[in-house]
Amino acid sequence: MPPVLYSFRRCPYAMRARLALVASGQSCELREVALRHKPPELLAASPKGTVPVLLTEEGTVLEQSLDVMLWALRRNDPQRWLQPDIGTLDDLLALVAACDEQFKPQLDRYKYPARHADGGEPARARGAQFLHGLEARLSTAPHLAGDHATLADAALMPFVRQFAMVDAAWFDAQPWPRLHAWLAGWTACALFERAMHKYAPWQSGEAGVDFPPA
Ligand SMILES: N[C@@H](CCC(=O)N[C@@H](CS)C(=O)NCC(=O)O)C(=O)O
Repeated sequence: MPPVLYSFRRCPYAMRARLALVASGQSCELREVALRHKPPELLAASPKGTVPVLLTEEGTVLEQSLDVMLWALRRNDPQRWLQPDIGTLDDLLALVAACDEQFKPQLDRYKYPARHADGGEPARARGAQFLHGLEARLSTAPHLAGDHATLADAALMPFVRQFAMVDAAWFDAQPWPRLHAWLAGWTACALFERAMHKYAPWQSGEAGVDFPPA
């Protein structure tokens, strides 16, 4: 039985997990989840009901996107995503934590202003501070931690992409040429295309699909 990945195509956490699975060449059975109709098998494995969730061959349940990334890359890391040119793996993990803890809440407030008292433009301004920091990093190297892409680039990219898509004209008008080029590079690359393949929702009892796609 191959590892099983419960995924949702548009979820940025699931995206970063799929990017790492593609980069590592780790195959699995992908089960596309409709978030409104979570399959009982997913909830039995992981009652908190978020995606991604990966069940390993040994039956271990990985319930956090970062854990799925690390699991895949520790098995096989041909592109050296765990070996930054600048800094250490801990530095990469700190950048991912800053994205998840500081930037993502602002992204949610910017994207869904009606759901938050401090949403909309104030949230966009706070999120932009984080993006200024990324632009500064990219002024010294083409990727966030040096000359080659790492775990941090892949983990942040789906969230930066979502932020950019809320108001593309505004994002494109910001003085972030390196961040624009970095994001464009990711969205145009074959690895991202493979990670974004479309699948119909999985139904209980069906075989999932082989992932990554050919
Ligand atoms: N910390 C988790 C967060 C995962 C998460 O929040 N995923 C969202 C989708 S983007 C989810 O499944 N939400 C549950 C729902 O919408 O019912 C991770 O890194 O995997």
